[in-house]
Amino acid sequence: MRKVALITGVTGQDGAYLSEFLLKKGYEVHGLKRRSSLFNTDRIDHLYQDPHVENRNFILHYGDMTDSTNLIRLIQEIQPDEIYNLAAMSHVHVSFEVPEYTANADGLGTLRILDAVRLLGLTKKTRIYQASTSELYGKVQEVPQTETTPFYPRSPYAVAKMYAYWITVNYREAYGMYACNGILFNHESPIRGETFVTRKITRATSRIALGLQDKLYLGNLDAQRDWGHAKDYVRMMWMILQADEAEDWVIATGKTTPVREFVRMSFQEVGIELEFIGEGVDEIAVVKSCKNPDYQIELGKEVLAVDPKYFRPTEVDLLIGDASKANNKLGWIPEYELKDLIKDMMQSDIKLMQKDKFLQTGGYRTLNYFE
Ligand code: NDP
Ligand code: GDR
Repeated sequence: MRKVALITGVTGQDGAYLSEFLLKKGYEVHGLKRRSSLFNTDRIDHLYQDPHVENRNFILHYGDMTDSTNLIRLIQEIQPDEIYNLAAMSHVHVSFEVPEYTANADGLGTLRILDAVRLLGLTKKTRIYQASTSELYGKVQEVPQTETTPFYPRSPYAVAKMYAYWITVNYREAYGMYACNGILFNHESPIRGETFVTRKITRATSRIALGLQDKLYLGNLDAQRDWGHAKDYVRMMWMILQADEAEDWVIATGKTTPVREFVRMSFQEVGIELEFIGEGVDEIAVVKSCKNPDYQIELGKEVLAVDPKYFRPTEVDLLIGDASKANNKLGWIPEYELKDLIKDMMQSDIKLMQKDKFLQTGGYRTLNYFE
């Protein structure tokens, strides 16, 4: 009998990598996708199976985290062995614009999943993974952050995720459910959403190198994040649900890097050295040298400036995680270092932008650059 998994947020970065991972392990994978006016399945199109063919092992269902009846019906139909609750309004800055919706989808959405499993009498069958986040730590209380570091959320997103964290713990303790929080630190990849800072940087760096864009505007360059590769992190999601006991786990690389350094390393990946000048909102970066003959970029050109519109009302300054528990008890070791991650993202974005340049030169529609 193959195991059955339900992934909410299947169309997102982690949903796509986790689907691939579970399919390779022989699972039957069900994914919850939202109805949208345009196709939203780019990241999982390569996994598509014709619905008219029998014995499919990758099946999508329409649904929404704000719709309890939908979630109850689907869980009843699917009878999953494992649920990975990845669906969320996941952008911290945007959560200040849509706080109520964020609380509903990210906070109450988690309750809806847990309660559906309880109401359907699946508490002994179905294991639940909750996508918790290092944003829970917020204002620095302790470094590095571990499973016992106190929370101090700093955004509507983090506050909603804090409710989700505790309701998961509560359902585990109250009803004996196998429900776990993975407290994951930032993880990125070539399919990371375009408005998160890493992808914004690798896309802009590629476009600047190819002469498609003049400058990159960012917010807080001093923020420090513990960045890992999404492929390493979805492997750990699965490991968490295979453990003997349901527990909560920190997943991180243990190294932290400022946003400014991520910019420097991305440009360096394509042979461009930057010099950073000035401070605060006046800080800029200019091209110091270019070793790559493929890119005709003028020395001294200003390629980075700060735009305060990207500052957040309350910021999380420093995240650095200690994943010793996962390392020791589950044997999880990340395979990617930051430089490997940046290489992977830059190689992919350079290819994408070369394609875009070709289309643009031919007079065709090009990619979207909303931030
Ligand atoms: P993405 O933003 O890439 O994906 C989010 C997914 O949730 C998408 O499939 C999105 O659908 C779906 N979604 C959003 N709102 C709803 C809703 N109301 N109903 C149903 N589906 C919805 O996030 P990631 O893949 O990066 O992250 C996965 C999870 O892990 C999220 O919960 C995130 O908060 C959390 N997390 C992420 C970290 C990271 O660094 N990536 C770190 C720690 C936690 P659509 O495609 O239609 O928008
Ligand atoms: P984060 O990721 O808020 O950590 O949440 P993001 O990449 O959005 O920001 C990281 C840091 O970079 C600073 N920053 C900018 N951020 C964005 N998006 N755009 C900019 O122009 C910019 N300039 C500077 C931010 O201020 C911040 O300090 C991500 C999400 O995936 C969450 O869902 C997840 O829970 C956490 O990671 C862990």
